[in-house]
Amino acid sequence: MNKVTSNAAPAEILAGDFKAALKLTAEAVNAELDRLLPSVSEPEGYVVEAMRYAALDGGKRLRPFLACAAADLFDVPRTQSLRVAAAVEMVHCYSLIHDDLPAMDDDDLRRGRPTVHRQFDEATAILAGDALLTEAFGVLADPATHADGNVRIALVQELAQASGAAGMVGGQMIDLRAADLDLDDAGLRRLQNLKTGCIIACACRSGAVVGQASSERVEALGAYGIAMGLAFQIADDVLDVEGSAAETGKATGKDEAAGKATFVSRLGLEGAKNYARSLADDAVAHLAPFGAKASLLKEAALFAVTRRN
Ligand code: GRG
Repeated sequence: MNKVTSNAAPAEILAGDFKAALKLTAEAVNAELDRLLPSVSEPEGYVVEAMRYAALDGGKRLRPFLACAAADLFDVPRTQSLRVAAAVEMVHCYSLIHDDLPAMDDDDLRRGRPTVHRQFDEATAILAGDALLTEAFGVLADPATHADGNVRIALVQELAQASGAAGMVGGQMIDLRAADLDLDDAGLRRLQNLKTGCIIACACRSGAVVGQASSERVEALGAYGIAMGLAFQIADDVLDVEGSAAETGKATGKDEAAGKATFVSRLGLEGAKNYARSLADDAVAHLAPFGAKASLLKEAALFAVTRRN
């Protein structure tokens, strides 16, 4: 099954290995995050409680899955790939905490629960996000992640590039300014690649980096991640229109209410779904060098565009 536009019913395809693999990765990364973020009894432990609230037991864990599945292509021991996966997930969780703050999206619901600033308070939420971001780099820099310091530095660079002003933060900045910028399609694609694609691509690339893969293979997985990230974001925009808070665990209908430009507002629902499917096909095409070994990553591209949460 190479093309995502396969005729088989999505549920039929996803009933196979991918769903089981995603669940297993989610359980393993939960355990890893639990180990990496131990509770603290001193007064500063309040922020650790908020970090654990944000990072444990929630979310699809797609980015950790991608990091582990990419690392599996290079036979990386799971003890190492899970640390890389946990670091990427920490950055993702930090971004969700900060995105939900009153100064940004001002959301009350995330992963079916009160957002961190609602459950704790705004200052604690800011600190919890800051600390998760910082901790992620600490995890990558630790020799337990890889014995070779050059590999660890390369992992730190990947995450820094993907999460900073040239990546996710930059995308968020454009998003906050989008109403004034009058973005064309290329501008919107760039916004979404930076905001969503870079960290997804980072998960894929980092799996290859910890496996000491050739730069061609790192690039191939990065290109897969960028295409899949955009498909994933467009599916998110579709869910904002078609999904419910019960399914997604967060408020829906926000884009239209805010008059936000998305590929749904540009292309209509069907046009956006078709575009997302063609991007998922593009993502799969980048996996050609890996042959059958990349079958879970192929299914992940399908999941990105058929998911309901
Ligand atoms: C605040 C620096 C900063 C960045 C915010 C990630 C992000 C950028 C904002 C979150 C809001 C949003 C809709 C982002 C687009 C990416 C996206 C779909 C995030 C949600 O990811 P999922 O669906 O979430 O993988 P779970 O909860 O499953 O982990």
